[in-house]
Amino acid sequence: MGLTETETSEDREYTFEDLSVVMGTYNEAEAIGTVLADIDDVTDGAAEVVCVDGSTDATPEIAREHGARVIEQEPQGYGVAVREAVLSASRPIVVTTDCDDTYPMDRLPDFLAAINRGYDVVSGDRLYHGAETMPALNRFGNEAFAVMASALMGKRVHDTTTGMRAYRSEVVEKIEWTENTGLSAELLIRPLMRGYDVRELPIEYRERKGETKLDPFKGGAEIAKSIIKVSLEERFR
Ligand SMILES: Nc1nc2c(ncn2[C@@H]2O[C@H](COP(=O)(O)OP(=O)(O)OP(=O)(O)O)[C@@H](O)[C@H]2O)c(=O)[nH]1
Ligand SMILES: [Mg+2]
Repeated sequence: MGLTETETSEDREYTFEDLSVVMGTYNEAEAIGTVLADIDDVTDGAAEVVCVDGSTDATPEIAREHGARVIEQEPQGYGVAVREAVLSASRPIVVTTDCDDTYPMDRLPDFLAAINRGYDVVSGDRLYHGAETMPALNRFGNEAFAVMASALMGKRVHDTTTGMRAYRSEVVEKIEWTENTGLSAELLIRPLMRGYDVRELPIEYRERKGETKLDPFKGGAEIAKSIIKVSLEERFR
């Protein structure tokens, strides 16, 4: 018997062997070594790591030294890289992160535990603890995006633009992803509105190492547009 659209295979206990940690990497030589060493430590080297890389610095060499699979791609924005990364993962549980040392890799066991409790998507909520390390403009924008997305979906969410989430691979494979800068919001909104089991997990958020790749005004406008477009598409689909 086949699975209906939002039914997923929840009948087994996943371990770090079942985990792919994936990320877009764009000139992150200052941070990538720490991020990949943290993943290695917490998973005992068992997780697959996939980097979709557009760098001109030493990022891809450092990634390969740490045993990551590196897929080279011209830099075309966050979402183009992260979509390629999630679709290239070969394990049944996919975790996205940024490669700038902002996200707590030591919380990977908690993300996996939530998946093992039956959730299809586990979304890191950076705003729960106040996100003091986030630039004030970004924090205000992220709070506003969450309020806007919640109103459009009719379901309260607290952090729509987080880079750290875990997904059952069938969720990312079954849905068609269309957004670029707004991909992170899309990766939360479409599964939620299709009835997948989604939960937010409060996480710590650190100050970024290296330079941002995001223009807060241009990027913010793109994210707002994606939230409206994707919510309306899902509502009327
Ligand atoms: N391959 C690739 N990776 C990208 C591209 N743009 C951004 N990234 C990566 O995507 C992740 C998110 O970009 P960030 O610059 O951290 O954006 P942000 O998290 O919104 O902003 P800050 O962390 O506050 O600077 C990082 O790991 C970047 O290296 C791109 O065009 N190509
Ligand atoms: Mg970042």
